[in-house]
Order: sequence, then C-alpha cells, then structure tokens
Amino acid sequence: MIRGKFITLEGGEGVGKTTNLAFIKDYLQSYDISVVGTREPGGTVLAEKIRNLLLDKHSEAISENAELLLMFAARAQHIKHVVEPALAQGKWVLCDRFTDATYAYQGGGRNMRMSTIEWLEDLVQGALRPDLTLLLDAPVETGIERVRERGAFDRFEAEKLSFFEQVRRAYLLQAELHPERIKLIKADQPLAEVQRALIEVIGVLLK
Ligand code: Z5A
Repeated sequence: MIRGKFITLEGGEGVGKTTNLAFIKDYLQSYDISVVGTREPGGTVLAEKIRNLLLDKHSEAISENAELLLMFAARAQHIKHVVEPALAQGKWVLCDRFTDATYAYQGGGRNMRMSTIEWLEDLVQGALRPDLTLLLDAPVETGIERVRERGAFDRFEAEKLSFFEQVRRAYLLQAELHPERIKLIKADQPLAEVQRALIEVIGVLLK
C-alpha cells in the first residue's frame, strides 16, 4: 500500500483555513483520492475534549507550559488514532492546523522557546512531518474582521492585536526556514483567486 500524503493548512484567524480545507477535499476527491479532513487541536474524542479546555475561558489562568503540553497531548492522540492509521491505509490527510501553529502561537505569540517545541515535536511525532503545508497569509486586521462577524471570541481570539502580529511573523519565519514544505498563499484576495493558487500548489503533489 502506498502511504498517503499529509497536507496541513495554517495561518492566523479568519484567513480561510476551514473554508479552503473543504474546497481542497472536494478537489482531491474529484481525482478519486480518499481524503480524511481533520483539525488540531482535536480530531479524536479525547483531543476534542482537550480542545475545549484550551479554547474555553476559565477563571483559573492556563499556564504557558500547560497550554503547550495540552497542545501536544491532543496531537499525540490525533496522530495515533487518526493521522497515522489513515496515511498507512493510503488515504490523504488534510489537517486544519498542526505543529507550525505551535511554533506560531506558543513560540511567536507566547514567546516560548523554539527549542522546547522542537523537543516535543520529536518526542510526539517521531519522523512524521507534513508533506505539504499551505500557509494562508493575510494582514491580521483582515482575518480578525472576518472572524468578528461570527460573534463571541474564544480564549485565543480574545488576545491583543500585538499577539496576532507576533503569530504572523512566526508563521512567516517558519515558511523561510522550510521553503520546500511550506507554500505561502496570499489570502487577502477574492476566494476564487486563493483557490486558484491552492490548486496550482497541490497540482505538484498530484503529478
Ligand atoms: N492553536 C495553538 O495555539 N497552537 C497549536 O498548536 C494549534 C492551535 C494547533 C483554534 O484554532 C486555536 O488554537 C487557534 C490557534 C490555537 N486560535 N485561535 N483563534 P482554530 O483553527 O479553530 O481557530 P481559527 O484560526 O480562529 O479558525 P477560524 O476562525 O475558523 O479561521 P479560518 O478557518 O482560517 O477561516 P474560515 O472559517 O475559513 O473563514 C472565516 C470567514 O472568512 C468565513 O466567513 C469565510 O467565508 C470568509 N472568507 C474566507 N476566505 C475569504 C476570502 N478570500 N475573501 C473573503 N472572505 C473569506
């Protein structure tokens, strides 16, 4: 059995990850590829419970270390029960956020050490890395404006503008560090243009 491909979608709030995951899934299925769409944090029953712990606002502040470890605890469950089994069965896995989000939010946003994240990445993932990462990039204000229309903010969405600027910078740094894997897509253009760019990049994997 040929192992499937692992594609991740990344970017700040409201850049269009969820919208475009559905679009890419349909596109790949039109090529008779079996696709599993999933997300992080989450993707399994236990990991979705951890997601709720991470996104809900609590009276007790979550420490930065607890936040980082909960992200990787959810990821360990997700890899073991969803990602690895699907790839081994030859399915393609499309994931809304993965470890680049940890580098961006916990590393960039919270100023945590990148070397600590690297250590956890090796521990939890072993050799697993995405085959392709689509980084949707737009000015922070554009994404926030889109998300604002949705109403109530979660624990991350309630952060200050400067936090999201740091997240964006850290994502762009990840793209510079891994140009083979991470493809930058300009997300502040009409959806049809974004999707044209996505198809162009994904086409390389289909060849
Ligand atoms: N987090 C972390 O800290 N560390 C980690 O390791 C991981 C995650 C894995 C949950 O993520 C939180 O977890 C997240 C980071 C943290 N923090 N926050 N906030 P999430 O993925 O659930 O949260 P999100 O980024 O806020 O997702 P989102 O708000 O759903 O954004 P999106 O999926 O990128 O956007 P969308 O829902 O597809 O689109 C938003 C709206 O814009 C919608 O109305 C679309 O129709 C519209 N849209 C999309 N594209 C366009 C274009 N091109 N033009 C116009 N309108 C558009």
